[in-house]
Amino acid sequence: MRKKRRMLLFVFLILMGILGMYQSAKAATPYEANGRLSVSKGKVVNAKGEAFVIKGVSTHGLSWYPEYVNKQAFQTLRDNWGVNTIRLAMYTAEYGGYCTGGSQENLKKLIDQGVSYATDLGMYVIIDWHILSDGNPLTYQAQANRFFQETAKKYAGYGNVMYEICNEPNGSGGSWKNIKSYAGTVIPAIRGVNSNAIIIVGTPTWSQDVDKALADPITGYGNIAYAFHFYAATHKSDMRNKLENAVKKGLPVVVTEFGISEASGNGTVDTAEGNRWITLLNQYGIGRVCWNLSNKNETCALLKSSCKTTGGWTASDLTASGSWLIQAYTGKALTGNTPSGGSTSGSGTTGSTSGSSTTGSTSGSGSSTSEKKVVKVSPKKVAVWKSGGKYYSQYKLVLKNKGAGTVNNWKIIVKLKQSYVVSDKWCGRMKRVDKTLTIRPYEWNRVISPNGTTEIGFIVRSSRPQRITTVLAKGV
Ligand code: IDC
Repeated sequence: MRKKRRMLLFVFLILMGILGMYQSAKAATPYEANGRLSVSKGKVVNAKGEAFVIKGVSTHGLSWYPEYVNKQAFQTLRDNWGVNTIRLAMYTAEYGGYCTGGSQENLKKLIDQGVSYATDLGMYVIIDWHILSDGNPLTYQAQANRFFQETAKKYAGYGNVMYEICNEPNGSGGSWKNIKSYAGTVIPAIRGVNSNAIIIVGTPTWSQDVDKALADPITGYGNIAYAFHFYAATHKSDMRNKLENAVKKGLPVVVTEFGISEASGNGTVDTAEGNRWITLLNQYGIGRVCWNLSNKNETCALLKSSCKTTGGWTASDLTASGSWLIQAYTGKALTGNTPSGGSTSGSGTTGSTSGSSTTGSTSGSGSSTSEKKVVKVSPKKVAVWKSGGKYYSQYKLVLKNKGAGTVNNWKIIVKLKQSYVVSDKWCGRMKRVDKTLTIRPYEWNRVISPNGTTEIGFIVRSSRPQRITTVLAKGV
């Protein structure tokens, strides 16, 4: 009898051991470990009220670098870069901005994708209304109210989503008075549908003047923090003093943007100043989000322009900013060729297209995924300008699903009259061979529901005035 009991105890202990091993092998995600964040006594804290340090990476403008909104990218940041937060930067007024002709539908889809990948991975996400050339946040106040109300309602049940309502107010219109007046409608728009998400408010002079917020903070709402931005090759000890003073006096601050480049986003990088900044941030447990995840040819980009992959990066893919950041976030360099992240590439699919085509549209019917679908593409030349003796022609293509079934993948072929190079592009992966441009979707705009549309744009540079000679679209 006793022997049997001892045997049972033995088996029980072994099972417990196995369970323990399993649990320790599977580390908790940032959200599993910390839950909903809030602001308490000037600090960002986790669900248990303990200090929590946001370590984030910001996308570049969503209209311009949508390909980095993919799950593998975010997982790589989480697992190899020590990142717990993704900032989704949506420009409002620049070219392709939310309020200046960018496809609001596509931008919202990208935000949906970004939030869902971050949520699946247990990461935090900041939705950033990226004002910049529109220095005065009141310029697009009505649009911001609508956007934030809709978005905060959609994600009301998400404990990991935060809202940054005005990236960088600047110029005379970006005064603290105007920011407060703007926040006076946007905050209630969010709070009306979402009672406790953290809201981060930008500060004057490109989110540097936290002293203004300290002198006259926003009252009447909880879970409010203020933005502070720095670029280490430009901003040095004066700016650190300003930040330290505000934080010491109890102002909740999140550094929602920083880099070690110059403030232009380019020029030299200053790792020594960068380290001084990180020391200060660590001293006060201030959250920080680095600008930016892209391979743009600028020194603040974290990936080299030669890097064509959109996740699972290795050491050789990183710029000086990228390798410095990993060191700053994890305490060690990324070594060797150890790509990480799931197996989804996220940068589009390779599904085949089939069927013959006619200019402007192809038609077909049926619902199986390998059959042709009725899609129609309408090309439009939206602008032409001359610079440095070259012609720049900007085109917008609207692809519409005219059939009853869902389009699961598509391809557009555009032929142009004159030789050209593609100088800019958005919302599509593009490949040029001679005068033919083949456009394929990203993961987020691959599927088009019946009657739905997706917009794609590009700019070509040529020596002579340009025109489209043929457009073909295929959907499956
Ligand atoms: C920069 C981008 C650059 C882009 C430019 C204008 O890095 O590729 O052409 O914006 O759209 C900020 C801004 C942020 C800037 C960044 C670097 O919030 O949008 O990005 N910066 O200049 N504030 C200070 C620096």
